[in-house]
Amino acid sequence: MAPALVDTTTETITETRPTYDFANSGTGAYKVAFNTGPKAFQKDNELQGTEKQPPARYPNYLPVWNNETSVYPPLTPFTHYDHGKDADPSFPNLLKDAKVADLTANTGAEVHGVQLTKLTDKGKDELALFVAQKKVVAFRDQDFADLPIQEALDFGGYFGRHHIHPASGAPKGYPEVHLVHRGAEDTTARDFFEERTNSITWHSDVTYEKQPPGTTFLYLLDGPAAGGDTLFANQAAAYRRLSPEFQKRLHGLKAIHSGIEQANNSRERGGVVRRDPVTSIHPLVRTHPATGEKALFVNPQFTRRIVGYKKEESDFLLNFLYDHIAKGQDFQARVKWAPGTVVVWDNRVTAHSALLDWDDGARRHLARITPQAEPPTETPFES
Ligand SMILES: O=C(O)CCC(=O)C(=O)O
Ligand SMILES: [Fe+2]
Repeated sequence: MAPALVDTTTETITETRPTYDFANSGTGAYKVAFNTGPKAFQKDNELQGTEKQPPARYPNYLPVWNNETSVYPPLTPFTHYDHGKDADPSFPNLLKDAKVADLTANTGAEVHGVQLTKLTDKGKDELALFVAQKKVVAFRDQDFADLPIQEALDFGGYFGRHHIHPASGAPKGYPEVHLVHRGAEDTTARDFFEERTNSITWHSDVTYEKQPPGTTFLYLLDGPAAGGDTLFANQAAAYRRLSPEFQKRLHGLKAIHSGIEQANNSRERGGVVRRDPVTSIHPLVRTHPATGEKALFVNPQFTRRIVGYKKEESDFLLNFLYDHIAKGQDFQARVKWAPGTVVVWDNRVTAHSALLDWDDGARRHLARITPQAEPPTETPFES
């Protein structure tokens, strides 16, 4: 019997459709373009390379999704101490041999001549403050990637309790390391652009947690020869750019941040959900504990609703803020990766976005160490 027309249609669609319904995922949905999961992972391409791409330079950092045998309990509160408060603001330990070049007039710096893992505790205190002030700093020629993974984690642990990501792949035995991994000859980016016009996904990391991260480290393991830069927005400058009247209006408002969509997305992709997803309520404007600076603290990946506002009112205000942040090239910086680069940013006062702009099948592989910080707090409006 000839197959029914409907079957034929279904077959054709199944063959040509991407693995995720990019066309229908809604505004504010989790960043599907970047959530490569176990289904897209091709172990042979990573370990052996492909015709065009070499094997992974750091196979010890390849992702696994089965580090754990069971689901983790909810995160418990802890007292975070921000070491940036103890820093000498002239940075004698951090910058004595450094060459520092600002990335832009108001955001970001690039540093040569410092080996982060050799810093004393005083140097680390200064690092926390320096990054809070600059918002994002690219440290070149670092030894992070070549160290045993535990040593990199021990370094990062100075800055706060390690966050274990609820959904991402991690190196075997090290669930505290969050991996960004797009394998050799991966096609999910091509699939994404079949349905979407750009890949920009501004966010601050895991803001649905009660104590989202502060000083955060991301280091390159493998990357395309050109492309795959990371964008950063200075959320303190974004706040200051607003009129005093508007700033005043934002103070006192709180928003709900949700990890639910990210968890659902991971499940849909055959990935893990290590903890039951949570939501948290945070102030729209938060104050940095070491610098006292105020910064916008909303992002389209995880912020869902302003408490007490009706949906349309909340969307109206949040969309204005997202637009303000996304269009603020005059308070943003763009970091270009190179082998040995460690980028350190302060998630309390920045937003960032990856971008998918290379399509030659090159692998992109980075590791993130994500110390959690204090629960976001707000201090009163000052004119
Ligand atoms: O891949 C990137 O450039 C950034 C990824 C990211 O958002 C993160 O590591 O927090
Ligand atoms: Fe991120």
